[in-house]
Amino acid sequence: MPTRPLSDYLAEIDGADRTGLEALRVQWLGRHGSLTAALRELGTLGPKERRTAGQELNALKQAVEERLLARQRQLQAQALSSRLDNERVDLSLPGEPVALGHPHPLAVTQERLVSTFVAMGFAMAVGPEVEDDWHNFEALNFPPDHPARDMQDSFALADGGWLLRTHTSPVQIRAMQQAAPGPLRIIAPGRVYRRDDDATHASTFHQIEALVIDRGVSMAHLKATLKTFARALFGADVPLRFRPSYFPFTEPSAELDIGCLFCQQAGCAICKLSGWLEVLGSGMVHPKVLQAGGYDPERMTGFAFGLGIERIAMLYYQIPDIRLMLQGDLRFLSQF
Ligand code: FA5
Repeated sequence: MPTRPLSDYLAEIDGADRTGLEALRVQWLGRHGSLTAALRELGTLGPKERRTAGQELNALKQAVEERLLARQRQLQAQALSSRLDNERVDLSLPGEPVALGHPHPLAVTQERLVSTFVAMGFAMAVGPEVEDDWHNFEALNFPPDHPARDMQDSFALADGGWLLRTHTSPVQIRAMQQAAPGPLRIIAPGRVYRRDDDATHASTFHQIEALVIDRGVSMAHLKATLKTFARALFGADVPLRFRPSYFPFTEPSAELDIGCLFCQQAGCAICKLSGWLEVLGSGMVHPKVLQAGGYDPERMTGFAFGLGIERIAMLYYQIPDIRLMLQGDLRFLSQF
């Protein structure tokens, strides 16, 4: 039977470090430990003695176990606090630099264009990217099988009648249907899709549609609006060319070219040696289109145009290939 008083055990525990503590636990309470052996020996005593000795021994064992656990926690807490002391955070160290993003050049261009038009009194309108044939073509005076449909080779959806819109002009029809017979002055920026792919033609690109309908709107208003916008963006000296063109939904029609800023109009691969880059199509709204939108063409007239945002961004930032704007390459994007 162990005869050592409890205070001896406790003193040894309190003086032990982490490894010493484990050694004491094995020495006393392990399979061959002294207290384990003493407890086993209880069986050899007579019933009366066994009860008294058993109570004492179990109380001793429990007190030792509790102190072992308490000391273990104390040592753990000490270890943690000394680690924290050694690892003190130095707030004077400079931080890790955070890479900041910025808006895409296309988004900046769109924002610049939109605010120019909003300042001129245009309101914003939107339309769906998945369109029906009627809004994208028929209401815009492209009858079925009309050869002008080939000018905008489309991505048609399999279930017939639906397509990814090839231009923002279908928003004209939707806006007219809401505003007729009243006046209208809207811009509609958005994504459009065509089966195109070269340095100045992307398969996914962005346009801004503009539409003005009122009494007495004329080609002079259209020209003045286009001049104002081009000069606001590129400066008063920008060379502009208003060139006759054809669209089924405008009559007469014209395209606006801006003098090529890549070669100062000397002729290069981007302007295909012409010195000019086409940025938009425009014209006076065709009477049939006014009717499809719910207007009386005898009372109201209007002009419309649709400009390519990528083309404007190419000119503004001198980006030689339109596809760079769709690739998400940081070597390109971080230059802006
Ligand atoms: C149209 O899309 C007509 N809806 C524009 C219009 C609106 C005319 C209202 C009259 C009245 P066009 O196909 O020319 O027209 O395209 C207009 C502009 O979009 C072009 O001048 C060009 O800047 C741009 N664009 C056309 N195709 C592409 C393409 N694949 N990639 C990038 N920009 C393009």
